Amino acid sequence: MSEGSLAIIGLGSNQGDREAILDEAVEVLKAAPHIHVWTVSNLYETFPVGGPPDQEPFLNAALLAEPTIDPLSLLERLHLIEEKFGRVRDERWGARTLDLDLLLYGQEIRRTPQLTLPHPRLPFRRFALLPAVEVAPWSLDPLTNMTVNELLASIDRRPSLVAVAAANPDDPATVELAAEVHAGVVEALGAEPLLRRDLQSAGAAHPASPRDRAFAEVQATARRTPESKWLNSGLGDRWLAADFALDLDLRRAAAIEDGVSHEGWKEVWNLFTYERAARAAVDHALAPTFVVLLGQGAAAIRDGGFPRPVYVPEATVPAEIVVEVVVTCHATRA
Ligand code: PH2
Ligand code: MG
Ligand code: MG
Repeated sequence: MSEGSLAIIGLGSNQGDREAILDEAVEVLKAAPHIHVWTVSNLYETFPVGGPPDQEPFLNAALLAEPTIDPLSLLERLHLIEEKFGRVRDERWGARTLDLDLLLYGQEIRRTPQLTLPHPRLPFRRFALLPAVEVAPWSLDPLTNMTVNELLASIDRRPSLVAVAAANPDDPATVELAAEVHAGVVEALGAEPLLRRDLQSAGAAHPASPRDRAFAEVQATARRTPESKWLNSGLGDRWLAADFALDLDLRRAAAIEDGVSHEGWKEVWNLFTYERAARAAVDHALAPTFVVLLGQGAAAIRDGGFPRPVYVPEATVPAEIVVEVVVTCHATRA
């Protein structure tokens, strides 16, 4: 499992002589057994994300390493090095002399109390992606199958789009929560709302099968959000906030059973299918920078090969979820 895997380690400091601390930490890592360091990035000064107000700016960096120990042993090593540099773990996201984060370890996916891989906030944090792209742009995020280069390009694209949706649209309580969170995010970010009800079509095609109808509906909505439409939208750095996620709609449509085989002669002889049309339309629609998924099933969707970065909030109270989402939006700029 560990043999031959490459790991990306993120480094951060916003206390003390940051540059000396990071330089020295790199030397310690280079000298450490079982961690071969291949490439070290430049140092980037970044705005602090989250944590107490008035924190000092960070210096961030990343390095590409080839560990010959398993992820948990590597993490333990990183914690020991942090302690050596006087890191005190008191306040979450508080000031720190040295923070070493295991961002990626090969294609490992794991969620344990000790360690989450890939790092749960990697796709949303510019300060982590920028140096990661410098050392290993081709590294794959095993959840989205996007390279770190694509993740960075995605958060740097404008306008930024955050999509807020219920993981299970048949659960009224979560649908209501999603609407509340969406409204809160629009308000807190001063975002431009993008509402499904404004984009749905009245006179869309009405294919006979429920599955095809669902795909036709996705296509109709997607065609009203073409990427090109936003090029001159004048939104600048402002966010768009959608109350739907087309990739989620595609998944749902694909899950509808209609008794017809979708891999038969029809696919071979007739290249038009509602599914293909819908997928093509979604490809040309403005892709969300990230999707906020709420309620039961959210984590399973995030970890089950969803094509965009998914943020599953830790909080359950709407106001607290909004704060988390806003911090995540800010992280894409830091
Ligand atoms: N690390 C955090 C929280 N916020 N902000 C920046 N700019 N850089 C960091 O490394 C960082 C942060 C938690 O580890
Ligand atoms: Mg960190
Ligand atoms: Mg850390």
